[in-house]
Amino acid sequence: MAVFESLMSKLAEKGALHFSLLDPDKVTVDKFIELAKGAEKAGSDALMIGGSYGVNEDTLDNYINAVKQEVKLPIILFPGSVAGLSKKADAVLFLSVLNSTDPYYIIGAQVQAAVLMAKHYSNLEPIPMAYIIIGEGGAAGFASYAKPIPFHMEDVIVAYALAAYYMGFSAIYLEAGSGAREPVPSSVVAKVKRAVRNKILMVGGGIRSPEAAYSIALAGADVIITGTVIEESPAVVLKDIVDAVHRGGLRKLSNSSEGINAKINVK
Ligand code: 1GP
Repeated sequence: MAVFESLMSKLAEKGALHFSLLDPDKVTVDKFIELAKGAEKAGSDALMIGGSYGVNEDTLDNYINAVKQEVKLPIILFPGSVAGLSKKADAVLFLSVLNSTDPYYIIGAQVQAAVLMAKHYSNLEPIPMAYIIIGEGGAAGFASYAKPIPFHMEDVIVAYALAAYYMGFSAIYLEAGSGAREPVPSSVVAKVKRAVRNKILMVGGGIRSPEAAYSIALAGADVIITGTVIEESPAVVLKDIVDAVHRGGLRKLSNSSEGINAKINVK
């Protein structure tokens, strides 16, 4: 089964998924394997491999080959540039930075990558994703010349998400920036999800606690991404965060089925 399709069926079951983001440029291959194994053990649903700087195909191939010997999770590339592709991965978030101020990050890099994909990476499943950088924005915002939308400008964030919806992206990623002091507020997640119900809403940046992960999942995020916490905290913290995402997802599913039942009873 294709990666996106199998994640969708997992999502229907769990209500929310957790993806672990690892950056090969920050750790040795041994550490990378250790972190990936920890993520799998904690119950994370996929590995995302990214990095704004310093990643090339050789590094990716080496790290992914090594990790595939030890870990069964799907491997999804989260490229910071055209150099972030690898034939060894299962899928790639084929992303456009919708609120970049530089057209290169909206469509230029994608045109280059599309030709490479068609010629050399036909095994790599593309997942069309709108990347919307908000709040602090972090390295991703800086590297892609984005104009991060402040959290309080909720209507502007929703407007970008709606644009992504009408343009037909499969997924929309609200990015607060790796290591952000504050994660995306639940109120923003809820407003965006109401506007783009049938799209996959991914949320990441600054999520460090089970409480934050739970409320973001409950507010409507379909996928919650954590990176920094995996590199910096003991595995037990990650397990608590993953459990909180899945608890939030199940609670959301039960809330929506109670809603449906209530409607049926009214009829
Ligand atoms: C960054 O959203 C991700 O692209 C993860 O952020 O490193 O803060 O978890 P953190």
